Amino acid sequence: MSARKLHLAVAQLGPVQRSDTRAQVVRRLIELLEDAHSRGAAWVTFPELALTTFFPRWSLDDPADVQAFFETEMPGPLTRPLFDAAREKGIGFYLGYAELADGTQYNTSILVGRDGGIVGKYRKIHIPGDAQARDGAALQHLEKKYFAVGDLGFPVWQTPDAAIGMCICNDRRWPETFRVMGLQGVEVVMAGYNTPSGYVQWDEPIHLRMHHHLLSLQAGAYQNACWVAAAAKAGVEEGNPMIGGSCIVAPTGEIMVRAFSEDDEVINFVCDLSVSEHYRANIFNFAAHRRPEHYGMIVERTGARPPA
Ligand code: CDV
Repeated sequence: MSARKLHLAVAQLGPVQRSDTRAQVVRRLIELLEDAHSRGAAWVTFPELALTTFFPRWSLDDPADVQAFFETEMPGPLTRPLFDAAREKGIGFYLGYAELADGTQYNTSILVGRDGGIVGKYRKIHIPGDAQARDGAALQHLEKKYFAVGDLGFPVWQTPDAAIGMCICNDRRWPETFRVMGLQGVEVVMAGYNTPSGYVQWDEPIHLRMHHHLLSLQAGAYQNACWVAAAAKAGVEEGNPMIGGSCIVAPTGEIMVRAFSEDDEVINFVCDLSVSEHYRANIFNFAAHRRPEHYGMIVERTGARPPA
């Protein structure tokens, strides 16, 4: 196996407050992109909904309030400087944002190549939370109110550097997300996330938020022999704490580098893509060992049913 080196960076964002303008956030993203480039990275992953505060924490009913969080074009006048910076530096990126397309709202990410052109788009499929606010709840998580289920599947794009796929936040907790990309030979999965430190639906010890986040990424990377680059929007946003823990995970399932802070921070690692080959030829040789004839329930059933 000869080494195939790809230098990846992850740009964690600290909190974005509602009063922060797009221009201010894009400026921060450009500074992070320049930092990643100065370290020698070829690609950088930004978070989910990176351009705004995590607005699904609020139940907003005025359409003007909601639309203020959505992009109708990408790049638009305010985001174009990020694309220009990427092209100038020759660095590709993943960016999460709220997308309004033909009247439908999606939680979206795009993959932008090192020439500044859009390579691909993904729309979040596993949408967590509620469609309606919970009465009297101190915390809300209303992604189902604001976002339709993504309609683009889990594609993988063969870029000149690697086969790259994308997912968004809650998607990372579902093995199906990684497996569908694994079956397309994905080499790098990029993921952005906003994970609140407190959940609406259940009361869990706080330390488990980070544990489950890392567990999911490490399992996804190992079981599909791919690298994972995951970027948080972290810190206290509008009074609500969100976990950090941005990291780059190897196909061994090991975390190679992890963010220290809950603020704007770049982490980077020179990944050897050939590490995947060992796993793909042996323990996770899908063609040799998978038994799809026994996996039918995975696509036939949604909820669990007890045995008859
Ligand atoms: N933005 C998210 O998808 N957040 C979810 C929370 C609500 C569980 C997550 O999986 O981190």
